[in-house]
Amino acid sequence: MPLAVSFDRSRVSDPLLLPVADKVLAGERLTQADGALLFHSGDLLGIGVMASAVNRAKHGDVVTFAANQHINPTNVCILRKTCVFCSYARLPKEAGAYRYTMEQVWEEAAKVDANMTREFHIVGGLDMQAGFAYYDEMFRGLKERHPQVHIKALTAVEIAHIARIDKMSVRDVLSRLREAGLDTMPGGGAEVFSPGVRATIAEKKLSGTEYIEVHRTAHELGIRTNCTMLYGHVESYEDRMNHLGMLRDLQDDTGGYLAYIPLAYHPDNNELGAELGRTGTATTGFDDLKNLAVGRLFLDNFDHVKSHWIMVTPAISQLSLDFGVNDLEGTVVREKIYHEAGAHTAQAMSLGELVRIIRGAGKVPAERDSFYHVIRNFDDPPRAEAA
Ligand code: V47
Ligand code: SF4
Repeated sequence: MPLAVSFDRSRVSDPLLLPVADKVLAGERLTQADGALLFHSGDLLGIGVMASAVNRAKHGDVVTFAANQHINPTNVCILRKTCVFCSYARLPKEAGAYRYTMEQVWEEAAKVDANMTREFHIVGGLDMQAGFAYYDEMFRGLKERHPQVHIKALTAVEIAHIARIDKMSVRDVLSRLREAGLDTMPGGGAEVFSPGVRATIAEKKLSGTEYIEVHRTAHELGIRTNCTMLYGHVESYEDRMNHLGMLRDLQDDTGGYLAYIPLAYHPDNNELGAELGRTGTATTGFDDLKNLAVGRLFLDNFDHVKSHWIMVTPAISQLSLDFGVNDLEGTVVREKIYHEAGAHTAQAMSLGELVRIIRGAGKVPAERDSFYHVIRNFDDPPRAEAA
């Protein structure tokens, strides 16, 4: 049954967008050309009206978040020289290189009670010394110590790396790590799928098609995953739409994606930023909001679109709740990847602060589990207030 989407069509002021608005009202699927039209338009508020109407039809006023904790166990990465957008990775002997021992992982994870953590989000570099045995021991040890905590771990790129260095199939790596405790997978490593962009920013990384195939295998095994797109560097709007098209096609086939999360490129301390002559926050608020809104409108088979407050700031994340977003990145606790690349946001956000941001936008906050089931409501009625 098509979604019952309604909005005032006169709020879309760009006449070129009216055919798209009519499709959205009729519950018709948008084409990649429609998506490119949205990206090329300056009518941000009109796009927001449409995306917000679709989001409201799916989720009402409820906005969710998770009490999660990021753990980045190793920054040693064999792609250090070729992922030119990355500020986090190091070569094994380079200053600042680290690889956690299991003791260090347990120590980092021990903050769960203080932070009421329900999910570990674990991603790192492609480290030759961190293969199947390293993660097998890590996940088993974490589940033993914190059986109630969900493990969302390892991007498709890391899974393919483990398969390669341990001479295993991707399917075997996934099913055996699931036995060890892996519950779901994050969406990192997608960057932009177009071969031309990939050749410029991540020459040696597995291809877009290979990324999709790792996710397909995970979905076939019943492992749900997220997906991302790294935007705001050298890609065109058409590259973005090609990327979203590949994500939507896989979701049509498997239904295994939980959420889409656009990732705003940060230019500090990396080769690409220097080449482009950018520092500070490279993406603009306008583009951040448009990316989220276009994701919501084009990815009609996705339930959840998440805004990452560490990347786009809490203020933009709050505004995004009127641009199609129904989920905010959670408490995080300690973040390394974007802070190395110049993010000036905090390292963590308390549950109280997340609730305040969501209420300040006139929405209803709810804590969720890793499968997006609401597990806690915050009782006061929604009200618009200065946040
Ligand atoms: O793949 C690296 C990105 C990703 C930069 O699934 C950068 O819930 C911006 O997997 N500027 C890893 N981004 C992070 C990741 C993730 C993050 C948030 C939520 C989820 C989820 C997953 O970080 C990498 C890459 O795309 N990244 N460097 C940079 N300079
Ligand atoms: Fe390594 Fe990932 Fe950074 Fe690429 S983006 S260098 S794969 S850590």
